[in-house]
Amino acid sequence: MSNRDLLRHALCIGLLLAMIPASLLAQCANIADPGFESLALGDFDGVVTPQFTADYWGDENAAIVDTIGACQGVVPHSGDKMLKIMPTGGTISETWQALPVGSTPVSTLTVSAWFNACEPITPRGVISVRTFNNAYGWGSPTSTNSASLYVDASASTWEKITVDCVAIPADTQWVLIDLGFDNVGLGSLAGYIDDVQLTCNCDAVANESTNWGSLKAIYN
Ligand SMILES: [Ca+2]
Ligand SMILES: [Ca+2]
Repeated sequence: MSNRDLLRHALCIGLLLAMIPASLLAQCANIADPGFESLALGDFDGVVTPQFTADYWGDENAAIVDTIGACQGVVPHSGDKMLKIMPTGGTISETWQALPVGSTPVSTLTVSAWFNACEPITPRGVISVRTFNNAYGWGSPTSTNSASLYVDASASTWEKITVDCVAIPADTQWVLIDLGFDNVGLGSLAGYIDDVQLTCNCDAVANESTNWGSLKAIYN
């Protein structure tokens, strides 16, 4: 690539960043410990009752482990640690976190995470995203969106699940990110989750990406 081309690309990137309103991106709620590196797991029910409590993952039957605590050489997707989900007595074994959204309205969300499991099981991993219009709203979500897939039989690969740019009500005050594996697939073994990511107002980001295409056309 020539110096002239490099300059064109730098100009395009600068223009692109300048076109995305900072307020749209900065309002996104922050996930506490999205890579399961620094916090201890907390009380599952305490996340949602009597009111939503933020800043920690609450688990039904999980642990934060490194490679020593894993099976068949499963290694974290990134960092040194990951979430290990073990079966419960119900249909799905969950770990969740409640997040207060910022004062600026959030209209769309994307939530993703990486899933893996012990060999040879191929359990179904699930991400569910519920929204609420008040801190005592548990039991009355204003929207529910989910995505799932069956992980493959290789402990050396991670599979990504994404709740992809779903619309949420304008009056949303709390978002509950719910990660889990079906117990029937886990059997007596375990599934793993790492690197949870949240993007707010993803439609705005996507629209700006369209503008990126327009800019490229101008400069090419
Ligand atoms: Ca990690
Ligand atoms: Ca895998």
